[in-house]
Amino acid sequence: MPAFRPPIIPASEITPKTAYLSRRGLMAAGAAGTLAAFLRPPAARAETLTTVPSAYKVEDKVTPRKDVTTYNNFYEFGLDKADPAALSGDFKPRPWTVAVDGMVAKPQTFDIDALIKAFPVEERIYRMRCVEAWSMVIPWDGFPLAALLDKVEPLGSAKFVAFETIVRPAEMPGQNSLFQSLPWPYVEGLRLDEARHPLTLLAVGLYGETLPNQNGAPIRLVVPWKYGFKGIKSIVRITLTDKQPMNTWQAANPQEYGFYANVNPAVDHPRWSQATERKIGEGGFFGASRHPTLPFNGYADQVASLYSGMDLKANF
Ligand SMILES: Nc1nc2c(c(=O)[nH]1)N[C@H]1C(S)=C(S)[C@@H](COP(=O)(O)O)O[C@H]1N2
Ligand SMILES: [Mo]
Repeated sequence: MPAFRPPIIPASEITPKTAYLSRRGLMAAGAAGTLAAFLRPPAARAETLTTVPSAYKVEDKVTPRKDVTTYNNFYEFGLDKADPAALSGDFKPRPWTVAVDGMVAKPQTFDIDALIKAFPVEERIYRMRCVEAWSMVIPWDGFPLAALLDKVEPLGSAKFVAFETIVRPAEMPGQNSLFQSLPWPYVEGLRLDEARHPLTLLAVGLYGETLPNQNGAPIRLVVPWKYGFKGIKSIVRITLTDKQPMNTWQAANPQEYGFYANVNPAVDHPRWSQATERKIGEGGFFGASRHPTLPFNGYADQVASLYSGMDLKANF
């Protein structure tokens, strides 16, 4: 996905000292034998979440936790898939607040732990399809974005929801690089009806524990019928607006990435096919076989009506 590759910064220059001193990191290195595992500090504040079951699950085999937490896109921590797990040990997801403002009757700033207590946290097993043509099946823990929006009472004039990731270059080496991979903060947006759709989740955990830093701690968006880049991580602000928000990947490369980004096997990326996908964590020595990608990532029955009458080829 990156338009260019910045020079490789030796990890020893940016990895926190705690990572080297971590016994758990050393033990993991012994087991996994990878450099990334050696560099990875203990997960920050992994806590068990109290969750309620939900009807939202898919038949597909769930991706192993190890793959969900070590194969990541989170450019604030670097461009390689192993970077976020290896380089996010200094990131502090507490204390944390999320401001919800803009066209709402009751703008509010929520403390993350108060938020987690305010709503029942549900387990939801969703497919995730990255625009790079790989996929996972992830057991998220979270609550519907609609529940949070209800608290702030969107005005009738609000038509879209804009999201913003934290900017913290001292803790996020990718924001601290001389070679800017993307403009910060990472931003995203949804139409209000998409944001209110029951599938749209604010995730605060996965596999029954608080979100690891590399997956977007302490709170990130999950929109399972859209390409993964819509799932903005480490959110600090949610703003209701009447204008379609710009999103980071569209701003970076409007030829290749749009606002809607609905998973669509019929619309190829300019540089590769979107007809099939590679399932992370699957496949042995000869690698994983390709699987057909489904319209709206398999959620067409629930969401296709949101786009009736829309030209899905033009609105990619
Ligand atoms: N702030 C921020 N959010 C982000 C990204 C990012 O680089 N920065 N990458 C996106 C992309 S491209 C994908 S595929 C998913 C990956 O989520 P995961 O690492 O939890 O699987 O996060 C999305 N959210
Ligand atoms: Mo992605």
